[in-house]
Amino acid sequence: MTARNQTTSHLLIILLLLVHFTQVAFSQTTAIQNSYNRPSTSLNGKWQTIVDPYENGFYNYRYEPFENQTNPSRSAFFMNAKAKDEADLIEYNFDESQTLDVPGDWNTQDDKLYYYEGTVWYKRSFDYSKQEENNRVFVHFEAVNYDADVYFNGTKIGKHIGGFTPFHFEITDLLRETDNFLVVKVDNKRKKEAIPTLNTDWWNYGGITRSVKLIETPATYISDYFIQLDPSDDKSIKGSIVLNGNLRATQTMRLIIPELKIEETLKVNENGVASFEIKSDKIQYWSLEHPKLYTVSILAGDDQITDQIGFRTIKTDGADLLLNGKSIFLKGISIHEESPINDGRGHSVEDARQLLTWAQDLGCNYVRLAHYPHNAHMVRLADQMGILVWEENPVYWTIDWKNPATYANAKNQLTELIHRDKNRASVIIWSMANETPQSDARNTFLSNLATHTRNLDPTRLISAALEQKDYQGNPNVRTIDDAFAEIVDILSFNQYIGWYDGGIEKCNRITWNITHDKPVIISEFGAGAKYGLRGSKTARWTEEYQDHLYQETLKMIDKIDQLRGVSPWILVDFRSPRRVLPQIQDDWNRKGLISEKGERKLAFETLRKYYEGK
Ligand code: GCB
Repeated sequence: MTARNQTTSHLLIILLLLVHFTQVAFSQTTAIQNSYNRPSTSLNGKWQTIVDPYENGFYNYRYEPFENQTNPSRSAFFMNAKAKDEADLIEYNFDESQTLDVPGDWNTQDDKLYYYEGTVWYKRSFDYSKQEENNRVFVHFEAVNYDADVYFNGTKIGKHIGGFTPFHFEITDLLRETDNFLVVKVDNKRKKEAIPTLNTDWWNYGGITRSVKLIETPATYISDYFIQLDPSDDKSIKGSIVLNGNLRATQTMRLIIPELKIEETLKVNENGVASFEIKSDKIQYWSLEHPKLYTVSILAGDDQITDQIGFRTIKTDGADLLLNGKSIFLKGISIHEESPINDGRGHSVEDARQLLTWAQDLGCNYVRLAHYPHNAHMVRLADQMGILVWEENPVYWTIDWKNPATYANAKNQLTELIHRDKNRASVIIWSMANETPQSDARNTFLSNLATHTRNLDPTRLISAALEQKDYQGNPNVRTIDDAFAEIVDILSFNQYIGWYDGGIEKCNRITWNITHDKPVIISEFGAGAKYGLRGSKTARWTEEYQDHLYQETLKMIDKIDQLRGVSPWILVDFRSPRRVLPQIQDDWNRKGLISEKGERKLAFETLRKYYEGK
């Protein structure tokens, strides 16, 4: 081979590899729609783990990945090797290693791992008998933070990037009746080019943080559906259903909503998609007072799935926000996904119920799930409890705006979130980002995300938590001067007047010059207070200071004509490595209205009364 040919063929191989890895990372992982209600086999519980800061189980001593070898060495941890006899050298052993609970973060399960950011290998063995010979089996992860390299019976089955969205890999061809082993290399090292990036104000909890399960489907199965009210006709249920598998075998499917007497037979096209539009003048709309959910069933060949879906419209009209055509004010609170019951990352239905019940006690009809996708229980419960939801992509602060791989990653995480929650009536806003510094590259990045989101889901509104600034250099007049404000449907911004921005007395000097004819949401305001620390209303960290700031801020923001919602920062104190002040913070951001132990601070009641009057 000539040198030139060699270069060309090398380039071709690199290109093919690139295509291969991009696909592995970004397209083959889309989880099955409504994994929530699919019959499944849980793989939760104790997993054997190896902490591997040098990634010794992934690279050989020349720092070449074992997985690139045709016959990977038994030293690779994903081979789950055992010494065969006393002469055999194997320097790891999952079966003798410590266990960690799945779901769960590692930081709060082992003191040694409290600050750990790096790689931990997880292994779980299981036996499995399929119900039908021809069925397919998928291993489904609700979330792993952050990179997950997944191996099954010694073979790599895929990689997923992003800490808060579900993904799956098919294992049908590798599955045995006994002694299967699933190995996941979890790496939560922060990276400049990642989403989120190096710097955040929350704890980077690592691990398999949400449930893992096996989902068995017929050979042809219902992989996706989107069933919502037509935004331009509230007497029409519109949508599409997607099949995966042998499409010639399944040419029609049925959509049934018994309470509306809907029973439609739909034709499947050559791509496995059935689109429909069904008229009904009997639809009872999902609302805050009556969060009506309909049982919706889809039957396709040997597969069937049932969901609980609410129908409603959400729109803006000038500065008005309309739910089912009626003007609403979003009485909200921001929430991080930390367990109010156990320590660390929240994941259970009890965690979700406690957080949303506290929000309701506060008089909220709306929650901002900050700053990343929360677990599915939150939106499922919000659907049932009649609480509106803002969901957010973790595009936070100083993202690597010019990096195409960073954009692809942000887009993929957002796509996976929308894919998971597009049938939830409670979800009304997709938020693109939080407090991002303005530049042309950032504007292009966010605008492209917004266009992508509108294409995927024309039934919801788009926002982002922006920042405010002085109007024409006058510190007492504030404005929003941001190109992305022209693109969003709802103009949201964070402001900390009285905390980072002067003292509380400043609040009554501020006026607003906001000219956008759009609903405005104050997506954050707040002050730190240590529960039980009482004193003067001018002394930082006292409950009185926080309470006073709430009183003055609420008066100040009421002067904004277009104000249609608020989500103060934040419901519960949450862990952050940026918060180091001894005796006060000790790793906790203290802006919660409730302490991490569940104790309510003074400002809780102040906000509750404000909402009562709205
Ligand atoms: C913000 C951020 C939020 C922080 C908060 C704070 O503006 O959006 O993530 O936690 O301020 O407490 O400083």
